[in-house]
Parts: sequence; structure tokens; C-alpha cells
Amino acid sequence: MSGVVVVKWGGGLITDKERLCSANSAIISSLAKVASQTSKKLVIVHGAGSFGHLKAKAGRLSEGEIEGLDQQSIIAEVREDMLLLNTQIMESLAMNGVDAEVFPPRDWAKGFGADFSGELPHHSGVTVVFGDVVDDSVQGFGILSGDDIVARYAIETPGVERLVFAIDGVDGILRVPPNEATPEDLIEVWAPDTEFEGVHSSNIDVTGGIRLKADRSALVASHGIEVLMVNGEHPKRVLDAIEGRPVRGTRFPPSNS
Ligand code: IP8
Repeated sequence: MSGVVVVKWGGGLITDKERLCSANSAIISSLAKVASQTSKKLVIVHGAGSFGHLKAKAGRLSEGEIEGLDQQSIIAEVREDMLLLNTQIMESLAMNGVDAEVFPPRDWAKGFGADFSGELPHHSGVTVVFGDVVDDSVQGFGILSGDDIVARYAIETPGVERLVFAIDGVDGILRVPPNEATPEDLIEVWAPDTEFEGVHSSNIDVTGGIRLKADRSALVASHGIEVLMVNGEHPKRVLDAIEGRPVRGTRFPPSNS
């Protein structure tokens, strides 16, 4: 087996973001198939999409404890919903013959953002983790995004070759909002001074959208690890990105600053 590749399966990609708890089974199975086709050792981190963001938003879970609001039942629901989504993913991986084990962050992580604490778990086969509601020593609890989790796996795991984001509906980071973009608006190679007009659906998304991904990608690249963002609706692109073959997408070249 060759090097380690960390892959984020975007929540908007694997679910219908606007319909509560609806998974996109076709995409999940195409990504699980990709996982079975590579000889790389994978760490897969999946997002929440409509299994996490809608209820987390309603319960203001990213803000921590709010007096007078019954958030405990919502935390329990979101955690349960995330397990439901994860179960579909684990089943799809198993059906494709992938030896995978899941480590829910609620069991091992505390805090949120890039500096969350907890030792990153690893399985001898494919390691699976997801964005989750975690305990936090300051505000009681918070939302740990999969984008922060992948950054830490990419930076801290020995032998990591690259980080790949499989994202929803776009070929990578675009200079202008997707509804105004032409194919030429794809940012193929990221530079530290790159500017773009990221749209963030803050009405449904409790974490940071494309901007958080760009920030974390730049951070990982600054540690000397290449990052690729590709359209997850094209399984071949996801596989090519994992294997390090040329692919349409946004590339964050590694630098050791
Ligand atoms: O979709 C968010 O994770 P993300 C996790 O990776 C929850 O940002 C529970 C909303």
C-alpha cells in the first residue's frame, strides 16, 4: 500500500442539503467505489449536509449553551442523525469490499475550529470520521466541522501525500458565484493572494462553506501537503485526484513557509 490520502466527502455532495435527512445514495455509492479502487491508505471525513446543518441551525448549536433554549434534545437528535448518515456510508463502503472503521468525534474530540483537542484515531484500513457535535470546555458544546478535521489529519498524519475535497456541483473554487460562472472562472492553481466571491448559504450552513475549505486548504498547503478540490459528481476526478494524476479542479500547491 502506498501513501496516505485524506479525503473530504462534502455534506452538500452526499445529501440533499435542503431536504432534512435525505442522503444521496448514488453519490455515496460512487464515492465508496472510488475508495475500493485506490491503493492509497484513505482517511475519509464526511460532512453533515441535511443530516446536521438544518437542526443545528434551528437549535443554534454552533453558539453553545443558550439560556432558555432546550438544546440537549437537539444535540441528541443531530448526533443520532449523523450516525444514520454514517451508517449508510459504512454500508456502502462494506458493499464495495472496503475495510473501514468509524470514529465519531463526540467520543474523542473536544472543542472546535482548527485547534480542537483529542488524539486523531486511525484504523489499519480506511479510517472514517465526520463533522459532529462535540463537547467544548468554554461554551459547553459546539460544531466540529469535517473541514477542520481533514486539515488536522492532513497535517499530522505521517506519510500523507495529499488532501482531496470532493465538493458539490462545482469544479473547484470559482472566481465568481457559481450561477454567474463560465468554465474559465475556475481557479486552477491557488496562490496566497487569490481572491474569489465565495457564496455561503449561512441560512442552512452552520460551518464555514467554501471559505472555510479555502482557508483550511491554504493552511494544509503551507505545511507542505498538496490540496486538491474537485467536483465530487465525477468519480473519475475524485480517483485521479487521490492518485495524484492531473485533474480538473483547484490545486493548492504545497509550500513550506
Ligand atoms: O458539514 C458539520 O460538519 P461539516 C457537522 O463537515 C454538523 O461542516 C453536525 C453540522
